Amino acid sequence: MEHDKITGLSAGFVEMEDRYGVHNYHPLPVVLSKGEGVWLWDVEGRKYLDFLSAYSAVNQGHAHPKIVQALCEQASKLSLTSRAFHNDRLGPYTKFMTEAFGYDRILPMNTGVEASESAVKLARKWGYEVKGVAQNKARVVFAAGNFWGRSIAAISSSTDSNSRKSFGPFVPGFDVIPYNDLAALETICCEPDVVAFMVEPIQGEAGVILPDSGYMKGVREICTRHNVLLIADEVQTGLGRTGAMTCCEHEGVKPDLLVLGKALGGGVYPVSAVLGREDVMITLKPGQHGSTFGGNPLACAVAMASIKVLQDEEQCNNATEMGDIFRHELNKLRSPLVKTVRGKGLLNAIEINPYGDNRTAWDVCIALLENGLLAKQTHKHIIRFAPPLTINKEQILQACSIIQSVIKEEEKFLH
Ligand code: IF1
Repeated sequence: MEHDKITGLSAGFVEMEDRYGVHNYHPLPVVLSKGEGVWLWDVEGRKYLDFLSAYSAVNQGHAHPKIVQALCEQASKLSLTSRAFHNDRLGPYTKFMTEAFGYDRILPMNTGVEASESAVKLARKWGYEVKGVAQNKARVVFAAGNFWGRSIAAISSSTDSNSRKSFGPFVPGFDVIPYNDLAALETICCEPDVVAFMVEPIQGEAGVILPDSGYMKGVREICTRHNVLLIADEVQTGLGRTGAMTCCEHEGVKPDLLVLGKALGGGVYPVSAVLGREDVMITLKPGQHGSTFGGNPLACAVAMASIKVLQDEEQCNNATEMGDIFRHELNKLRSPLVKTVRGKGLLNAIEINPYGDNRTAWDVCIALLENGLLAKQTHKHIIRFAPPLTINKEQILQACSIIQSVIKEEEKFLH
């Protein structure tokens, strides 16, 4: 086990986690204790470039001073009231967000899965009360390879056996079609009970899968023509990650419901949201949906600071520029290990060819860790690279140099 690589102070932390925690993750053998910008430090004092950004929840960089300041100021004033009462942060937040993203209304939630599931609930409600689908007959369509969380509803649409095994029975009324397949979407949208299609503009967990150019434009046209809601799950692709505030913007597509999460909390607090058009959002009436923490003053203050940082520091443009450099540098790699390099903005991945005695992307991640770069594989042979959007040219070139030298070093395992 990799744990034999863990020594010193780290060993104690890992042993405690191992003994008292549920083993629902297989983390890399590193115990982190400090983060600043693109950098992380472990308890042994070693420094790393963060190329995961907590799965794109730290787009603005670790411990961003303006976000931490907003967190601390609001926390010391008023953090949680519940929605039983109004507070002086929610109103300004709802105005700020709907204007920033061009929607009529926002439903504030906390995690990505809550916001995604809220979008599905909104679509069903709109389907019954506006589109006129018979009660309990609404169908929501998803793409194979989707990932929108770990709830029973989320795994009910999953095509990943590991996420589903031994968690049944599953939520009915969910259909799955192939990703990046407009013909399949056209066919299923002809069904009168279909109320929505929820899709990631780039599939993150599936391995940074980019659809054909024009796919989202085609999805938009088909959904509009069939009066089916287009729900874009931008929990991972949104908020600058692909070089724009939403990935849909690259094709000039405006979803009917936009799901945001992760970096909306600026890496310091769980904040998510559904933004939507009036006739959908207004179907929710008092008592029909809610959340203890949804829309709390602290979340509102942090989320406004998080968005302002993305805007003021022009992090979308930086993501585009640094992402272009990253893919350009890695495409110089001529290695039998590297099958492909793909991505958009600073959401990138390398697909590894199986090599050596069953060595996988995990082994490459271990070698990257030993060379000062933290990244994590998704599935057996894909490594996602997603640094904070604050990364500069010197740091991205340093990262490329580490990745190139590790890949070259791993070639010694080739037969
Ligand atoms: C884990 C994956 C990434 C997401 C999209 C909704 C959610 C996620 C597109 C739910 C969450 C997280 C979950 C976390 C690891 C991470 C992940 F590997 F699981 F799939 F990023 F790719 N939509 N993704 O990516 O948001 O409820 O977690 O806030 O579960 O291991 P959440």
